[in-house]
Amino acid sequence: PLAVRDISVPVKKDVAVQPATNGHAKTLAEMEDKWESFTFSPIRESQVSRAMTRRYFSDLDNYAESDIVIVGAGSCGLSTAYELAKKRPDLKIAIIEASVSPGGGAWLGGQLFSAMVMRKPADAFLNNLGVPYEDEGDFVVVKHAALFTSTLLSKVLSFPNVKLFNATAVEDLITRPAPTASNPTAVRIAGVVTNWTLVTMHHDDQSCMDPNTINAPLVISTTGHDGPFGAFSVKRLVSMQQLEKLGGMRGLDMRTAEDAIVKRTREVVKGLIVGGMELSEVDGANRMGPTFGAMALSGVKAAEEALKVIDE
Ligand code: AHZ
Repeated sequence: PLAVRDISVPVKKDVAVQPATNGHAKTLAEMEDKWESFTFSPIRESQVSRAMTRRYFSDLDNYAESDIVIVGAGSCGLSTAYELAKKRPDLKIAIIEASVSPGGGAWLGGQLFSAMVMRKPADAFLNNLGVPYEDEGDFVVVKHAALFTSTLLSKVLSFPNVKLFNATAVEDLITRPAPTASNPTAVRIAGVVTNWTLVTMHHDDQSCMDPNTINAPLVISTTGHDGPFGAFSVKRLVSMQQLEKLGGMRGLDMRTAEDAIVKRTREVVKGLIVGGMELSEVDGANRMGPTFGAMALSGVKAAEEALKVIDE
């Protein structure tokens, strides 16, 4: 018989780094003027890796079954998440954002300008968030769109029942048969299929990079109007023959666009609510350009519709 050579490498346990006992400063004031003797608490590289990966993989495990998945963390998706998480701490909400930086188009107010315009009554949403603005009569102006987006984002991320998976794209929708008398091939949406965005972008030149999944009884899609990543879910509904065709976003008309988006925010097929500018592609609604009240209030309405579905 062949001699079996033991090639196993003895695994050294991580050397636990002792907690700092050398009189580290507890406040910034205690550090003042003592920079010559300054040191950080000790660390080992593996502790940093484990601090990140353990939490991420535990979140992946936990959110593989979610109550609600929000696709897209633009102004509408984040407003939806804020309303839902605030009202219902019992719901587990996963947000999937393709980009590294959540916020979508709401880091600037329009073109490369900083101020953000919101028509009344969307000032009510800003009041709830605690974002200051100047009142110009029929509309209000936040001094920088980034103040709105960063405040909203920080509040959403502070809720213990929300997990944001950024740099992650929704590649497909999970479906289950839900035939009706008028449509025997109807489906309901039962979750999302995800992948690292960098992987999603390389399906043409790399193989064997299968996706991951999240099951959820309700998906809220707010992926913006058509573009390299936009209008994702509604385009997929057309290709899987659950929507006959898209209406296609119409030209800019601030007067009609915002009312239409808020009013039409709804469950488009069973298990899938669509909000924000993605909806303009379904209904053929106009765009509004750089005025964000409809994104916030479409989020409020999407949350309201979601709770109706969840509590049904
Ligand atoms: O990265 C996208 C963005 O952050 C993300 N997204 C798109 N497809 C995705 C996918 N998986 C995961 N397959 C995806 N994430 O969705 C976010 C959409 O944000 P947005 O700011 O583009 O859309 P919104 O509807 O929240 O806000 C629209 C803002 C606009 S556009 C407009 C006009 O063109 O006239 N006017 C306003 C106010």
